[in-house]
Amino acid sequence: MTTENSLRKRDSSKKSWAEPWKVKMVEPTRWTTRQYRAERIQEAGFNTFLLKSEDVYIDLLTDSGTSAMSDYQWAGLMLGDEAYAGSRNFYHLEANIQKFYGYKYIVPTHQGRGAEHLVSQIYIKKGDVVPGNMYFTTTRIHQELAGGSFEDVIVDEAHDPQSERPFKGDVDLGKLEDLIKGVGRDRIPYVSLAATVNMAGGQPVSMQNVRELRALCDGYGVPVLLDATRAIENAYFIQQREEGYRDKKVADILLEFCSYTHGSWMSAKKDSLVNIGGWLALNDWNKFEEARNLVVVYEGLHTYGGLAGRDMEAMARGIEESVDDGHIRARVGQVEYLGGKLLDWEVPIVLPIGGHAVFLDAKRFYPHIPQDRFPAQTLAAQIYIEAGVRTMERGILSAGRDPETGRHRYPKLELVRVAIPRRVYTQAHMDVTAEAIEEVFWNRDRAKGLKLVYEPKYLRFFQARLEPV
Ligand code: PLI
Repeated sequence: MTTENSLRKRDSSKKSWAEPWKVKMVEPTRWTTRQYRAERIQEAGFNTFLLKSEDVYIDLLTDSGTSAMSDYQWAGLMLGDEAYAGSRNFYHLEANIQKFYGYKYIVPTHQGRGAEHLVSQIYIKKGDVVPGNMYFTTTRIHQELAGGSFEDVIVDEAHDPQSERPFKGDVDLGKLEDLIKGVGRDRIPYVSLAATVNMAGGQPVSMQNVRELRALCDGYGVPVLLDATRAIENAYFIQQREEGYRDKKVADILLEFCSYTHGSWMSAKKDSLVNIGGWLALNDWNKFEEARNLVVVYEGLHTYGGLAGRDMEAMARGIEESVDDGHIRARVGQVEYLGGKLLDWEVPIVLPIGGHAVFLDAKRFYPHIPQDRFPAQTLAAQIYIEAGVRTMERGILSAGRDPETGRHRYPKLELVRVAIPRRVYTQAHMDVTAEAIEEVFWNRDRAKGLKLVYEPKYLRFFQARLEPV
């Protein structure tokens, strides 16, 4: 080999990787003009939830129910057993939840919030306080509607977008114990633990933390209930970041993680690669009996829970695919690719890069826009106008109002979530997205903020309307 050749040899540490699948079917998307998009966002009250999907070029609003199913899942749809009672697809789903998540008793629900409703009604009584590692919108509203209030016991670093703590989803055990002692064990129905904390930027919980959490809660007789919506992404981060897990399979890490909890609710629309579905899983027979009874009131019989048999089959199969190490590495790898580009261009994002999304830090993006002028909502609207890329506000609008005082809650994090559906978009879509965000960043001084003109009572961010100030 000549010296010249050896100089040209590629740096093998920078090896490319590719997703472990190829595309079999495509769905066309539509590019529109800037003028067109400016009109659409105005019509939508500057709320990306109110845009029509056909007016969106790259849809990064959410990773929920937006993933692409595999041929194995689509084939499963044809095997749907649509019996009202005892569908074989339910038993397949039940067996896979037991096998991969390790829980005993399963109730299917139409999606995550159906399970959140059941679990809140079963466990919470009026005046209860539910501690958790940062609120999630639908989780908290169900806790409140059941008569409880949510108390944040996540580590402080979770509220700091620039902290690079590897497990920013961890529960602060000191805060939790103070709370239990302060309000009394009898008013704590369970600890609401979320894996890869969505509102913190897709940040994981360490195995050590969940193990210690369980030990602490056992001392008080408080159950630990897991929001397993993105627990597989959490397991992947444990494999990558926590000592002693590097050589373990994600599937084994998931099982160990869940083993420290007493039960779980799930929006299968995320990790499990389906467009609809969810479940509640409990190890306590008596609580399960209550859930199985309540599900028939709100969702459907306990062997379908608001789902078609075919949907349960797709979910059962999606679970099998979701724990594959190659899949999850590519899934999180794509998020890291987008985040890495933005970091290179000095766009302010939440660190470390999350599992399901890159989160833009709107407070640093638009330091001149006060929080009650909705900087993150403004940013999401600007990104749509720039390139037809749809994202979601995760800041003051999502946080809503305090039910007691009626005032805005002012979360420390004022973010725009750029969520990546699983197995849907290519690297080129990530490039276009990054370039659009960079362009908005360079024009940041022009943005002025928004004001609310319509505000619904519950989960206002979904349907609120705003206009420029
Ligand atoms: O959208 P559902 O009802 O299937 O699930 C509610 C839900 C529960 N927990 C967590 C952590 C979620 O992220 C979640 C839903 N998330 C949505 C819709 C999202 O865009 O992140």
